Amino acid sequence: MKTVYTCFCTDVIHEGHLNIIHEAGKYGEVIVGVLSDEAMLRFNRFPTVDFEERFHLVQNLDGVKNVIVQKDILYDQVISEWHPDYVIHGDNWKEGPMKAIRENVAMLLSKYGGEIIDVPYTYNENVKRIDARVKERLAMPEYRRKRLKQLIKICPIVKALEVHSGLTGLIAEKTIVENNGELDQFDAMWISSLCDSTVKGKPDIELVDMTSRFRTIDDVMEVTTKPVIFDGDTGGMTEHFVYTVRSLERMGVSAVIIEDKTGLKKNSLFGTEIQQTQDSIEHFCEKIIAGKKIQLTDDFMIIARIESLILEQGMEDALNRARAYVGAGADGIMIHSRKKEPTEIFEFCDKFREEFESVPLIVVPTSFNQVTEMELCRHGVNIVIYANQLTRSAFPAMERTAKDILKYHRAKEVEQNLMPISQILTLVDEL
Ligand code: SPV
Ligand code: MG
Repeated sequence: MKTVYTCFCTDVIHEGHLNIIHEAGKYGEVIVGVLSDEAMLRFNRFPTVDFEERFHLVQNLDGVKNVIVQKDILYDQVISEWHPDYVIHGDNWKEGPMKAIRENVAMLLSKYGGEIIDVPYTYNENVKRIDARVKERLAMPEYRRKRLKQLIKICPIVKALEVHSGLTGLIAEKTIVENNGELDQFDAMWISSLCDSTVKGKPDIELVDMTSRFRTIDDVMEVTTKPVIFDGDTGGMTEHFVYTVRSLERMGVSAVIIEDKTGLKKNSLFGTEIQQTQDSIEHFCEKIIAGKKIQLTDDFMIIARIESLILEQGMEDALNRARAYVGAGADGIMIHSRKKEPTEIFEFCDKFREEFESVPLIVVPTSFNQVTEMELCRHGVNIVIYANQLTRSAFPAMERTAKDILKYHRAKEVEQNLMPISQILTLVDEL
C-alpha cells in the first residue's frame, strides 16, 4: 500500500482539509502531520487551540490512517522518517513564501522517486469566512494579551519591531521572508515613545499624552494580530500609572516597559549629554508594586527598564536595581546601553542569568547594532526590540522624494523609487 502525506497547519478543519484527505485517499494510506505550536508560530499562524486538541481533531477524521507531529515547517524530518510515496497539498503553495516549502519537499522526494500532488486550493466564501474568523480571534484582547508570554516560552528569542501606525503595523504583521529555506517574521510590535512622538513632530519627553498614545495602539491593533509591547516611558506618577496599566490590559496590550527615570524624561540615547535623573530604587519599586497589584489578568507584563548603564552608574548599580525590581514583582527586565559595543550588555545579561534563570530579559540593540539575535539569545536575552528602524528608514526616503520633486519641478524622476499606484490601492484589504 502506498502512503500519502499531508501536513495541517490549522485550528479548524474545513471543507478544504476534508477535500485534501479525500483526494489523498485515492493514492494510498493517508498520514496527516499536525504542525507543532513552534512551527505554526514561525508560519504566522499562532495557534488558538492547543496542540493536543488540534491533534485530536485530525485523529477523528474519516480516511486518516495515521496522525503524526511535524515539528518544523520544512518537511525534512518527516520525509526522512516516513518516506511517503506522495505529499499532497493545496496548490496555493506554488506561490508566495510557501513556494520555498514546496521546493524543499520536491527536493526531498526526488531523492527516492516520491511525488508531489497539488490539488486546487479550496477558496470559497465559507472557507474565507472561517479563515477570517480565526484571524479575527487572534486580534481579540484575551488572545492577543497572553500571546507574548506564550511566545517567550516557545521562541528562542522573540523579535519585536517598532510600529507607530496602522501601516507600519501591517508591515510588522505581514512581512515574511525566506532565508535558506527557513521562513521568518516578527513576533511582536513595539510602540516606541521616541517614534510615536517623532511621527507627530514632537520631542520624546513624555509630551505626547496617554490618550494620544492609546490612539496609536488602537490604530495598530485594528489591523494586526501580533502582541504589543508598549513603551510607557517612566510610567508617570504612580497614581497615574495604575490607570495606564488598567487601560493597556483592557486593550489587549501584552506588556508595558517603564524606565527608572524621574522628572523631565529625555531619550536614553542622549545618555549623559543632557541632564537626566534616575529614580530611587524604593520609589520605582513602589510603582511596580502598584501596577502589579492593579492588573486583573496573569497575562499582562510590567517590565522594568534599568537606565544605570545609560547614566553611567555602573554594573553593580544595574544589578542591584534588577534584584530590587524583580523582587517588587517586575515580570521582566529591560537593560539598556548606548555603547557601540555590546560588551556591557553581555556582562549584565550573564550576571543576571546567574541569579535569575528564567526572568525575561529584554534588549534594544540600537547603538550596538552589530549584535545578532543568536548572540543575544546565547546571553539569555528573551526579547530583542528593533526600536526605531521603521521610522528612521521612512524619513530619509520621504525627504529624498520631497527634494527630488522640488529639484525637477515634476514627479516623474521620483516614480522609480515609489510603490506603484496599483499596489497602494490594493495594499490594504477591505473587510
Ligand atoms: C524608544 O524607542 O522610545 C525607547 C528606546 O525608549 S530608546 O529610544 O533607545 O531609548
Ligand atoms: Mg522611549
